[in-house]
Amino acid sequence: MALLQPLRPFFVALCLALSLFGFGESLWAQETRPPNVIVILCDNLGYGDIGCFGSKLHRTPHLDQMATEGMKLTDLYAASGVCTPSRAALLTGCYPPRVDMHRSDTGGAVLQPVSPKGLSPDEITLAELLKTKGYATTIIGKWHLGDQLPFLPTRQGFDSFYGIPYSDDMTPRAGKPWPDLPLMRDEEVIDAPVDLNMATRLYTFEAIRFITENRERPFFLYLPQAMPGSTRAPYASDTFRGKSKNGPWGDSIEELDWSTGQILKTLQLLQLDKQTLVIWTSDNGAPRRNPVQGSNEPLKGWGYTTAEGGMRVPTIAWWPGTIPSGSECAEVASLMDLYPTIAHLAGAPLPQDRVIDGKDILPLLKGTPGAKSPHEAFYYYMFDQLQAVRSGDWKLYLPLQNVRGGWQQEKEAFAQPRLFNLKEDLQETSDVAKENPEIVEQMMLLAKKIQDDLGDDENPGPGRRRAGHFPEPTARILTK
Ligand SMILES: [Ca+2]
Repeated sequence: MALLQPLRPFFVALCLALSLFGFGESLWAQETRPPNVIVILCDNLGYGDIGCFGSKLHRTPHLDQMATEGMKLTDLYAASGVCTPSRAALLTGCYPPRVDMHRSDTGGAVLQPVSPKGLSPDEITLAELLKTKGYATTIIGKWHLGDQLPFLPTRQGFDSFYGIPYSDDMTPRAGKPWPDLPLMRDEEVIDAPVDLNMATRLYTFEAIRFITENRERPFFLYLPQAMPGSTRAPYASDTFRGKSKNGPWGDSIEELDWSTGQILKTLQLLQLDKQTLVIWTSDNGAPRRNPVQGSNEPLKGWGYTTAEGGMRVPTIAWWPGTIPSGSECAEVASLMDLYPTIAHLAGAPLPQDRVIDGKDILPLLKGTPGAKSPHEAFYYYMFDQLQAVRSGDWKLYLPLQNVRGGWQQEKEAFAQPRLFNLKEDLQETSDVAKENPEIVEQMMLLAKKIQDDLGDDENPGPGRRRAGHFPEPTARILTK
């Protein structure tokens, strides 16, 4: 059992940690203690990349088991097809244009190193919300919401940070002040360049340490894994490198599977499994690569776009005793929904001075009979351009002249409105816009609602807030 081999040193460490910390009196009475929350967010991992979502290529026994014990959410969307906006939406519960994180200061889709822009310190992140309820909070992994001091996780509600401040492919290059990729602890660089082969493994050990140390109080572990990530050759430790049937991409995914197994096993060992909600998902679909690496099957299209394959992410929710085992939810939901859902679980009131786009999906997670999507519509933004709308089973691609982002042949498809019934036609092969003019009209009205609020295509709407901006000349370059 080569896959189990790496477990041993780690369980020894866990037992040691337990004996060192002892089983002190819990500060929290069992019945009043709100649940722990773990959000595992992979990077660029596609809808069809894991076994329980259809992969025949990658071995993901722990994730498959997690789905057997929990719920598969088949129609859950990231709020963007790219990293930074998707993560901003998850942590604020808002569409990226609402929090002004839909594009970088340089006009690109994601923040680059030494960017003067970052998630506004005025936003109330999910971590900040949970701090009001006494949660221990940490982020282990990839941040990517600003690398300047006021934007770092430790200034945005996280007690601690261990990981990389932005993407794994943002390494030194000519003409840019980008340092060696830093590994950070809190606000300091502790290693550079970081050994990415060890990323998944080290993040896993850190996660287990955090869970163990905080087992007596409610905690929020945000674990944005760096893999499979943005490089052409994703990383894995020796135990997994060269072992999958799909090159480095597959190796990294099989290690992520191992990592998740370790975390769930830790919860069981500490008897925290019945009081911990674990969400496992990805920040966007697998990007187009030649030769092909990741898979978004059976969905159409690639990451970094508003195609189904770009924004629908494979999601598993696990909470033994609360989330029905072996269940499946096909209602429209979004990573933005985690914010109000987790706030509800923690008993933290939502901010009343601002709009939160996410909705509480606890009834969906609990498998409440007849529970429906709380979303009248879900909006697919690329940058600040509204490209598509989903409502119920329907997806309408809006007619666009000047398509932002995406690939050339996909841009050409936007010449006229296209309508698909995703229930009957998941692969979006037959455009039924002409046969259903009244549905197109209704969907255009839904589009107008958000256009009047958030704006569209460089015409900002009144509902937008501002990102944070740091005075560039004094920017800190993250070196050791
Ligand atoms: Ca990503």
